[in-house]
Amino acid sequence: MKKMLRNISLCVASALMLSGIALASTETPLPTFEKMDVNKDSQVSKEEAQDAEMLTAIFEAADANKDNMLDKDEYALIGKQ
Ligand SMILES: [Ca+2]
Ligand SMILES: [Ca+2]
Repeated sequence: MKKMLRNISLCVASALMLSGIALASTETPLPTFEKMDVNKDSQVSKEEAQDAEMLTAIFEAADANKDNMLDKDEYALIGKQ
């Protein structure tokens, strides 16, 4: 009986570990501002943002002043909201 309980807790532990790994691998880290700003004009344009899929998805929400460019301040707020 004791052995069975131990097996169950082992199963639970490995299931938790597996889901942790799955979560970590689906999370795409945001590239640095410098990396995204290809032409080095201190703004990330929509075209430059296309290199990062998750950035394209949130570009409009992140563009606080709606000039279709992300400056360093707007970029820094991504993921912190
Ligand atoms: Ca740029
Ligand atoms: Ca902007």
